[in-house]
Amino acid sequence: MLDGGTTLSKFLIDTLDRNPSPVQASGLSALLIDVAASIKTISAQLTKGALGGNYGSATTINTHGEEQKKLDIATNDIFLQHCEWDGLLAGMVSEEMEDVYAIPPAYPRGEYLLAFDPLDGSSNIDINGVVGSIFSVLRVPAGLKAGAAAIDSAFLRPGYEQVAAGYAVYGPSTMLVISVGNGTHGFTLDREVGNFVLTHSDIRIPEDTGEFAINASNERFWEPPVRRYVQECKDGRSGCRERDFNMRWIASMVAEVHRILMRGGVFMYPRDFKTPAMQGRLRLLYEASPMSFLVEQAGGMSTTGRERILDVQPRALHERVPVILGSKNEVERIARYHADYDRGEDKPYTSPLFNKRSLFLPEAPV
Ligand code: AFP
Repeated sequence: MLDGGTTLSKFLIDTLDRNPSPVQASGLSALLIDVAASIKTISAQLTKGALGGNYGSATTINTHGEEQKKLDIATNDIFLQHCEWDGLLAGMVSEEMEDVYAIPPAYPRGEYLLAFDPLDGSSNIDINGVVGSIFSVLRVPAGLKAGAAAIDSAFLRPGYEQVAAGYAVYGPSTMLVISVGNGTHGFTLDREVGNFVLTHSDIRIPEDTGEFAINASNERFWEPPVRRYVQECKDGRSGCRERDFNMRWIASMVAEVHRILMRGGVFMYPRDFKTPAMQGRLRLLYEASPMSFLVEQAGGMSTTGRERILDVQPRALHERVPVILGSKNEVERIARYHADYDRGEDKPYTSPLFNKRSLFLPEAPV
């Protein structure tokens, strides 16, 4: 053990370089150290807050038609600059760029692909709330010639093929949580020394929970199985679950997933009918897929409601999916409610206002 604990570099060398797995090419640990360098730089920028000169909206919109913050653009550039030069990547995809980012000709191309969301939950920036970065690493597909530039199809692969995934959460402390397929591990940034130090080894998500997270303002657009689940939670001790539940919503997937990894819970951004053309709100390649990898590696479960997220075959770089993830027993229950509903065995949800105990019905005979 090094003085000051196990650093990220030591962990990666021990885990990857001394025990290479057959699915991994050399250089994965070096790539992850470059990603960690991006995260340290972003953390330093964010800590400056309004004094950093990067607050507020840019005058641009991103590929999803959403207004970009200046920090969305700045953090995207930080990832590109730290990761483009090392000769380990064949291309990058980001929430902030419409197309695959080609590695500049000045640098060699390598055997990995990086997809990332540089600043998740950026609407929290203006209120000094928690934000994060999310990333996913794939190996280039067998068909891509060594040294060739990656094209869209190289990235369109199911999440179970990821060789590494992780996120950074920029809260009171900055943490990096990663998995290279042997559990999920958390590192805390020691700001004075500049190292990520292993503080949360082999994180396990409790199988049961009394906490759920969903944007309840969308309730009228949810599908019946989600309404059923949330209503049962809200009914608490007096309902069929016979226990009280608590609700949280931070509007940053990173912050929600981090809470779930630390103490359990369920996070849902389910399919809804708010924008019928959209399958869900969250992006598969750089939000849902890496988070599902981390959650499964920590013993949790992640589904669209109807399919394991890591099995979803992406069809487009910025595809969206419904996401329900967290404590296994609760996520299994929600998936079961979807299956019941799809089989027609579950009655569509009706408001309790129109049930037996309705305010609008005459008193039921005793
Ligand atoms: P941004 O990165 O554009 O701020 O979006 C964050 C996010 O994709 C995800 O992290 C949150 O869970 C979700 O959106 C919050 O969405 P609501 O606006 O519905 O709260």
